[in-house]
Amino acid sequence: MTQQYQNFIAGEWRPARSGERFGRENPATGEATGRYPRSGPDDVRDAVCAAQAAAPLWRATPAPKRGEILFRAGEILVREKERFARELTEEMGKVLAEARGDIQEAIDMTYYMAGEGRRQFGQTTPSELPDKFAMSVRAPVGVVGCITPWNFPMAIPSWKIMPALVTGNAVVFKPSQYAPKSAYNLVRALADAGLPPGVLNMVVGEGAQVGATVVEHPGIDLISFTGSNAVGRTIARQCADAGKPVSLEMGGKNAILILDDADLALALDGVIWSAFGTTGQRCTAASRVIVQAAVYDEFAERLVARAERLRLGNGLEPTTDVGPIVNSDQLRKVDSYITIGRDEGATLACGGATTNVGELGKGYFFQPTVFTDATPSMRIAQEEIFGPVTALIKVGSLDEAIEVNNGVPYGLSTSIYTRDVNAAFRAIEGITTGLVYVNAGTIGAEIHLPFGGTRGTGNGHREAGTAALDTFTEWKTVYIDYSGQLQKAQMTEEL
Ligand code: UN1
Repeated sequence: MTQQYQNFIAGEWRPARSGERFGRENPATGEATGRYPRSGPDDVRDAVCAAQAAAPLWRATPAPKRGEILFRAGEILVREKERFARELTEEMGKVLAEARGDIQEAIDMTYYMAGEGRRQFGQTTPSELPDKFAMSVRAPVGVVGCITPWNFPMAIPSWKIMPALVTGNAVVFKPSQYAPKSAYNLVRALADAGLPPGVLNMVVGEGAQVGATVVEHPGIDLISFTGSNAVGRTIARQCADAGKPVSLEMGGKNAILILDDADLALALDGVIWSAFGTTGQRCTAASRVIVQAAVYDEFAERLVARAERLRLGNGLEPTTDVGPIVNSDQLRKVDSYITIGRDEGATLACGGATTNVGELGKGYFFQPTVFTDATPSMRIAQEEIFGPVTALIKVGSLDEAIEVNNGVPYGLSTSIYTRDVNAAFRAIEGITTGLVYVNAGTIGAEIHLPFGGTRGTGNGHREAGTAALDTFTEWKTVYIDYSGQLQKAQMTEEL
């Protein structure tokens, strides 16, 4: 029998109030992976009530104690890593080695934020007045709504939930309906680690039902969202109307720049990994390769040869390089870009089709695809595809490469391959994305540095690192006057 999962509200595992459920299937095999509550607005309201009730006590809990609970959750994730990784592969398709990486990223974030229990540094600074003390401290925002995608179903929730918790917020968490088991595993680890009831609540369901209520509910003080640009912009508008702060991560159209002097074998490894790792379903995926003219033909030929050799399959098989696409809607979307690219005049150099050979017929598989002769303004070179498709663009110079790189509506990640240190530094200076890699691909950000991007990728916030603390706290500035008399700032000469 398919296992049934519940919401987590006020420390209890509960079905949706409506009693309705939905099933999720393995995108590689079509086998059932679990049944989940199809929650509605009432369930969100219950979760917000529970979070509001728990928030004062959690806020009053010393931050190092909050950190200790996170640390214990990290220990559970370490212990269960292998099982959680397999379940993650089964529910969303990425290959097992990458699923382990997803869990590891959550472990890293959990330990890192556990340490923040004893940091969360503010500032102490001299006052302009005598006998007066000045400092700033971080305060929690209140109840935080976290809305997360399916592509990093344990890592991304951890980027939001761990910093929110350690800084003293209560959380209402709405995971993607395409990967709720990983969300369950993460929440369960925190519950088993001793998180008090109501501090973290999870409501599973669809965006239109659950996500919209999380965004609109007046009891939620802040929204942190990762997902598509279209949904993110709608959320931003709703939050603006409600006067609610919102932190958005909304994808990318990332490029790898390859200069004439690059180590081509290294660049090739970087492109294969960044374009086709996670089946291209990363917001950091390289869906453009901007190549200087002298090495363009050779690089294109070598890339196509490598892409054609990649083995599609079930992510649990050790022989699989590229797993399935997460669901049929995404598969159709990826497929639609093949026609778009051809109609625009790009050359389909390899891939470009779904594949149904043998066992692959049971899942949502799409061939690793390379377009050559793409130009910067084509839709395949401008729009996020979120699948195993990359487009090669020929350029004459470093300056042109930087201009093409920056000329898209997103600004998440860029990589440059060159052996010329001057060119590398000029690129770092000129590139306007939030992440820049030199001689490494566009994917693989580490959790203790800021993560996020410019333009349509975000709205000025960063996740991870100490930047995450800025999202989930308010600064409180404190002045203590011990002079025993009225002192007037900016008017000391009148003292
Ligand atoms: C995402 O695709 O939304 O840098 C996140 C990376 C990973 C995170 C990706 N550490 O590719």
